[in-house]
Amino acid sequence: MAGSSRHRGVFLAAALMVVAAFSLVPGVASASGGGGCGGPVTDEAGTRVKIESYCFTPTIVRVEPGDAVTFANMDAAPHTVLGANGAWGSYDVLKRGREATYTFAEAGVFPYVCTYHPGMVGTVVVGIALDQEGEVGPQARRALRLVEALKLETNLPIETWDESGTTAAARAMGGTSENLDARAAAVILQEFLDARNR
Ligand SMILES: [Cu+2]
Repeated sequence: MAGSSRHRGVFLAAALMVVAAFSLVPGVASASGGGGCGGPVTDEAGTRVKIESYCFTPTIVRVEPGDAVTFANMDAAPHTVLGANGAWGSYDVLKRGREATYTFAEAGVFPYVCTYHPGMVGTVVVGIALDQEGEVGPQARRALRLVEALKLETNLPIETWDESGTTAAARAMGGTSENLDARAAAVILQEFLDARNR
């Protein structure tokens, strides 16, 4: 789902991360990927995290609810992927060339570490569209559950689309109130097609 549709870039939570950054100047922290690589913190949408040169890349990976994220160890050194408080992931060693995949069903922010290398940390941000009040509406939750159910039942590609304002747009087109939903559906389809053709 990641990348196929973006709900106007609104995420449930901003990336929240504590990076244990060490500096020669006391009290001055610099953003770093941590571990041995010392690279900058990277922040990308996707479902794959590379473990390379003692870094999780991207440091912050953004997915949508229901996505599975695969962590692949490209280093000769062994690493682990363990969520905060051991809530997910594993203490087990991920050897060179091995992968581990975890599914994130709920929206939220999921920091994790490698238990062997202090400072080697990353975060999975599972985003979801918010309603006009900035809340995750029950409507959105119902829609996402339906999407998951459809995915299980069919092989059809499923796109999710933000329909905010489409009823107002349909009303502005005029016509009777009986077919308002039909016109709103036409507006949604047109928005989707327009976005694809951009
Ligand atoms: Cu490690």
